[in-house]
Amino acid sequence: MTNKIALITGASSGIGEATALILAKNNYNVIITGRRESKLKEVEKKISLESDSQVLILSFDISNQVSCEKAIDSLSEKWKNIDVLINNAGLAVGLSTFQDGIVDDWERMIDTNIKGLLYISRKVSEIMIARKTGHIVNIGSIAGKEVYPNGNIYCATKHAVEALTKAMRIDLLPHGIKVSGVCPGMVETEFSVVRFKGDEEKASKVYQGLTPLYAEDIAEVILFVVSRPPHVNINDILVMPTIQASSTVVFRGL
Ligand code: NDP
Ligand code: 8X3
Repeated sequence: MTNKIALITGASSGIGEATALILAKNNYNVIITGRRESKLKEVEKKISLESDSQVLILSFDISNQVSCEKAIDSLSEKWKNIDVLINNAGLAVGLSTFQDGIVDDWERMIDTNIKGLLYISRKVSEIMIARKTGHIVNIGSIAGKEVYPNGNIYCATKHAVEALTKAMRIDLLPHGIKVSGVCPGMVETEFSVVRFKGDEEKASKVYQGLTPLYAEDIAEVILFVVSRPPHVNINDILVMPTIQASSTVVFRGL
């Protein structure tokens, strides 16, 4: 049987990296994307050691529409037949009240989490529409279902992802394309280091005294979502660490 092809955005770390690895181990050839080519090369090496699947690196900034188009246009016929798109690239920048927010931080979140997802989805869905098959999985968040103090713009971008997951599902349905949402609670990745602009001490405090989710926990859920039979679609999954009851209720005593 020939391998399917999955394109995972933001595969240079965290949830995207773990997803690329688990999909490769389950007979997907994987296109891994992100801005940091050196990190993508490390992921490629790890995948090659742990699976027989093929890996292609596409290094580009997803918030730039021209770069997204060029990246997808650069694919050879063999790699163009993308069966699964995992829209994972995303970030939070800053954690402050709306009134104290930095406009450049807002723009980075909006440009990456919303516009980047749209640019790449539009381009890849053209290919899926022509092939009358495909599956798009958007990585949302508990922050797309609830808001929390100082989460403002990040929460707004993830609420937008939530709306786009529903809207894309409707628009792509006649073309035989599934659209799913996977929404995690707190996952320990590079997320908080990025949010706090490299302050590792501040980032590690987020996970102090609790057991968060790990990237592999979400990757396993994504594998489940993409491996359902053709007549089944998982519309939406909210996955929380046991110690987190909601956006704002986290129990550090267990
Ligand atoms: P990481 O910071 O570990 O990974 C984020 C990935 O996104 C990296 O591979 C990064 O690659 C990529 N990325 C960020 N900006 C861009 C850009 N402009 N162009 C291309 N790639 C980009 O965090 P996570 O793994 O935690 O985050 C993955 C997704 O999960 C995000 O959408 C996040 O919002 C979501 N999420 C995370 C949760 C958490 O608690 N960690 C909870 C719920 C959802 P590079 O830097 O190389 O460009
Ligand atoms: C990331 C989880 O709770 O920090 O989406 O917003 S949270």
